[in-house]
Amino acid sequence: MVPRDEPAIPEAIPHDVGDGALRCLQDLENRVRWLSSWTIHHANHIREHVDGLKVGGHQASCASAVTLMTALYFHTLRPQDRVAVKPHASPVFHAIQYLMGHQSRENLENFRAKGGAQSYPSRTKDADDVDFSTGSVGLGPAMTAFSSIVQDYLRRHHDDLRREEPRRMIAVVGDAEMDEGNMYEALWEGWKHDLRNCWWIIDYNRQSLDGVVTDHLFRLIDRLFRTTGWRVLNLKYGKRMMAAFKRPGGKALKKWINDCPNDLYSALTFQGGAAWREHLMGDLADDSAAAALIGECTDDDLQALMTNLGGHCLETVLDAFATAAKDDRPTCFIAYTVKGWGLPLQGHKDNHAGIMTPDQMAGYQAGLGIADGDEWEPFAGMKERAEALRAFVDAVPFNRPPESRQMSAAHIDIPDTLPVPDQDTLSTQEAFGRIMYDLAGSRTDLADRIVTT
Ligand SMILES: Cc1ncc(C[n+]2csc(CCOP(=O)(O)OP(=O)(O)O)c2C)c(N)n1
Repeated sequence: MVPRDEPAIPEAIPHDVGDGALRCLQDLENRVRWLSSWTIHHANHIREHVDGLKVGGHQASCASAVTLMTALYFHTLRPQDRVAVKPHASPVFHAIQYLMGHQSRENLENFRAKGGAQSYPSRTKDADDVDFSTGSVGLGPAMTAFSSIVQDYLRRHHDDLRREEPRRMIAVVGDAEMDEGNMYEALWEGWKHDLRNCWWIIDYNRQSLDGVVTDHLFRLIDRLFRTTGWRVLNLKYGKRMMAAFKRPGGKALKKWINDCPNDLYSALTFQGGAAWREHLMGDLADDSAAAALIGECTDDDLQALMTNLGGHCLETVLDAFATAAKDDRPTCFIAYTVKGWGLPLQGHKDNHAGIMTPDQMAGYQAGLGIADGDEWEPFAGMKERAEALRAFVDAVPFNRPPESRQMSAAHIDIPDTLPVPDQDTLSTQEAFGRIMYDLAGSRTDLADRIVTT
């Protein structure tokens, strides 16, 4: 049982990823961001259009989730784990599968077209091993909780399943998904059934479809999850930010960040280093140590420092995953991120459905050193790194062909008819109950697989 009143934040367990592997993960993170952006760009600006209608896609929603999903898929996931990906990060998922060799270039080129990679991960329409179909926000995370409860039920009833390591059911959650009522039904039900092996990783970018998320929502999220027996890990600051906080003036900078409203944070992120400087220098003018700390940064340094949130610091994310992986407690990660991270769209107030212009995309491509025509090459522009990256991806634990992930189940015989209860007059409710009762007593494979709830 989860100790219901346990308040403690567990001791953080540092990740065990060596420098070489960390460098590979950083390169992959960049590549996933590029490929997800390019997939959307290609569908909107390059693919031939017969009707002139907008194709769409969500480059900013993808960028905010790339660090979390890179750490997850290229490091932490085990082959048996299952993931529900927030709907608009579908291109991130497809890019990862493409790098692992389980998604085709043709499907990416046909993103959002008939037969191509889907706008939202789909078990029935996608070809690259989607675990949970998402699209309606709030459904994916709830499904992971209920799947974990079902897993526990099955493990209690089947010795062979008990001998296997349990699957971890994981959701990458958009923060606006917390607005959906079924999320709370899932939390309640999880508490009642002593939920285990479930992670919800909240991509806390604080921007939604058409607005900024209410300030301090994290407090409510934190309390609700703890109340229902979850461990909560807050990933607010990256390592670079943490190092700055330890320096003279760092305390004031930390306080400023903590007090900064979400809409101002997003606006300054969009405007960049010079805007940060103007604002910070205005607010911290009386603190000479803080002013010196800010003064020694170039504009680019300042932008990198102020956007170095926990959800974009691979090491912070890996530490948090290592901490949660030490046991089977359900864990909620509140990962602070930037919507559109690293793209010209970052923090822009209308970035939800915003798409980079061809000029912005060309600048992004040039910065990565990707030659024209090489856009789909998995490791274009990475020169001598390509071989190391290919070897790294091939060795990733989760990178297994779909058929090895037990996607099929044994065939069960189902009778064409069921015995009708022998009585002249009977309510349908009672007749149904008797049919089920007789079936349960039949000791068939079918009876073994029926659960009433
Ligand atoms: C049940 C449901 N209601 C409304 C929508 C419309 N909708 C699309 S995106 C979105 C907000 C997504 O914001 P967030 O979860 O924060 O994800 P982000 O794209 O910011 O990462 C909403 C409400 C939906 N897809 N499903």
